Amino acid sequence: TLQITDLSTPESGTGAKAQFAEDVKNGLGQEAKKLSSRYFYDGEGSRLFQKIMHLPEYYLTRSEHEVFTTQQQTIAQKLAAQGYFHLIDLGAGDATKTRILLKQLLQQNADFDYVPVDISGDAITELYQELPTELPSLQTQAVVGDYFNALDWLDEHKPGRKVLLFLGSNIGNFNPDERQEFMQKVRKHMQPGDMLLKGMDLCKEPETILRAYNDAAGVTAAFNLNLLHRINRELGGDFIVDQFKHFPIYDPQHGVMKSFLISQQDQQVTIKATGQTFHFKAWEAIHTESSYKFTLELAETIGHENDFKIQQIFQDKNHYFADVLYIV
Ligand code: AVI
Repeated sequence: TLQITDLSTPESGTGAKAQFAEDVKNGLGQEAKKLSSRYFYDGEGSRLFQKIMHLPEYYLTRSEHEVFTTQQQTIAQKLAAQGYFHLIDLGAGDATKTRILLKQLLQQNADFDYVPVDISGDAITELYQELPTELPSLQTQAVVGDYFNALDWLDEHKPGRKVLLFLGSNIGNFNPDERQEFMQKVRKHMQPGDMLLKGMDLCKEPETILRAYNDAAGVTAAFNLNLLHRINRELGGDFIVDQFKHFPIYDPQHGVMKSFLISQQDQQVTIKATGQTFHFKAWEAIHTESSYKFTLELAETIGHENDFKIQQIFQDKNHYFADVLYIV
């Protein structure tokens, strides 16, 4: 059976747009300009991110896929060992990696239901169309909405053991403060016996990392620049997008990949929804994304600081990527 719970409210459309305008206004008003990577994912941005995941340079998806295909039996056994659970997939998207695990869990006759959570109603609708034919015996309770609204809803309506999935190095897009806040909020929803399986991209040869965010086909550049197109479309901006360029750098001391959009000339941009005109000096940068990379020690520290223990770490053979199983 499959059910969908929609926790997005009718006003969340207009509220979301006002929030976007507010964030753009604040970010571009700073001395060091910035825009949040949260806004990458409109329809076009999500389509470009799907393309990124298939690029030869973007090793993250392939490495995590390898972890799931080679170690699915062990992973599934660990998750199911303590009996009935909700498998809660935070940011499920198209659930490509999760499907491997779902098949394995069904094969092992694990006692669970699947709870994909995504802010995008479209992603959930697609899953809704595919899962019943692909995995007819799967019990699914999908939730459209914010991660923590979904967890509140589950606590109230469907108590029971939780196994949380946070795959694909999404954790890497939080800065250390946001990451800490996320871990604390997740921890508050967890009881002894609950688990968190978290995808983390690992520190490695800097060139390999840099290439993953600067692909030869220019898809990542288009993904980054789409943020300006989105501001034009949704907030009435007049960015001449060609006058900006994608510029990624890797900082090996802090283990962070940073992406910027660089203004190639002195220019003004007016954004109607913010009621403001912003000035860009020639070669001025807007910081648009950070993708943090981790060491296994850091994975342990992050767990420890937030009252989690590591039960097991699953890695691909190159040790490019880790799926870390935390227990409380
Ligand atoms: C979604 N997130 C984990 C991706 C990353 O690697 O930080 C987004 C991305 N940005 C550029 N390429 C992919």
